[in-house]
Amino acid sequence: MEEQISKIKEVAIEEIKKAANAKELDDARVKYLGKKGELTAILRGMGSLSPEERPIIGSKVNEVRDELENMIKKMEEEFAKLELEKKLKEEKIDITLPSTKVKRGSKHPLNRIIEEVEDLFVSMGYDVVTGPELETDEYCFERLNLPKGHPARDMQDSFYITSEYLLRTQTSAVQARTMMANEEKTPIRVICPGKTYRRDDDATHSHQFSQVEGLVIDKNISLADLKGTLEVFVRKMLGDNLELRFRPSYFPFTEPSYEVDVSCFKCGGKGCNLCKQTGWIEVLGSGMVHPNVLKMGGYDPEVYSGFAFGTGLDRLAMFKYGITDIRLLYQNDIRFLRQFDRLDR
Ligand code: 2NM
Repeated sequence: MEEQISKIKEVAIEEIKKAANAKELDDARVKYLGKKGELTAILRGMGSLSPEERPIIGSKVNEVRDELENMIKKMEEEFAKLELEKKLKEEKIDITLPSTKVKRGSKHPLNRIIEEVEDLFVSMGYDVVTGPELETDEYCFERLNLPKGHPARDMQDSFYITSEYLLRTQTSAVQARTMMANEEKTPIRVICPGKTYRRDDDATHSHQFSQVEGLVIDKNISLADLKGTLEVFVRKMLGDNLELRFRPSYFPFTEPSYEVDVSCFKCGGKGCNLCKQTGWIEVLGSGMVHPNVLKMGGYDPEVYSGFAFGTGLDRLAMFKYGITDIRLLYQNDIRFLRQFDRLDR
């Protein structure tokens, strides 16, 4: 019996040593140590042995089994190690290879400008308000003191949809709405950016363009507030050291009204092609809100006063980025838009 065990051990060791991979090793384990294995069979048959033989054979079988198990375990570890090394070699990543480039869009120049304007005015406590692009005659004209017969109401200049509805010609319609919506008639500080529409189309005019208008209403608002605010606005957008010039002008919704010129940021005021040799560039319209506009908005002009201003965002973008044709801002030509890729100015 002992001899048989030694023989099994010898053959088993040979076979285990020959195993070339994890599979063959496992086959050998099953063959000798498995439920139906040769060594297991001997343990099963121990019932027929004499009581004296039983512990001797039992301990011998256990000894051989432990030895074989240890051997198998060591080889398993060896195979696992080889397997891992092979995998590491095969799946090696070359981190010096160029990566797949993800194509990213870029922010449209107009949106850059709008965000810059919004950030500035929000920092001064203004709300940003938007409204419908399809407007009524009432909000676009009537409530802004543009009487019937005013040239701006002309069919030639505006896109009428019906006799009552038109595409808004200026964002001040939103401000008329803001005044009406404020039922408590508390002070107002808003800017209204957005698309506007007029029947124009050439290198400096587009049938659709972008505006931002501002409105402040409170007690004791004066021309000094208007001047100070617009100085901050213009210098933030176009340059710290620029001079401003307020020129008397006319708008139906403000009285008095001013157009604001800025000293030419290209030539510094000496005169060049951009400022047409005048040294000044017109950048804003503004004024003190007309009493009629306040009244129609529900504010008592004896108690409240306000200032308002408006400017074209397209012109601002053209100045800032040196764009010479306004239509480029609306054609979405990828060759144009790409020039603003991750550009920060
Ligand atoms: C401009 C120029 C001057 C303006 C006026 C108003 C309102 F709502 F108070 F009537 N909003 N915006 C205004 C004034 C706009 O744009 C060139």
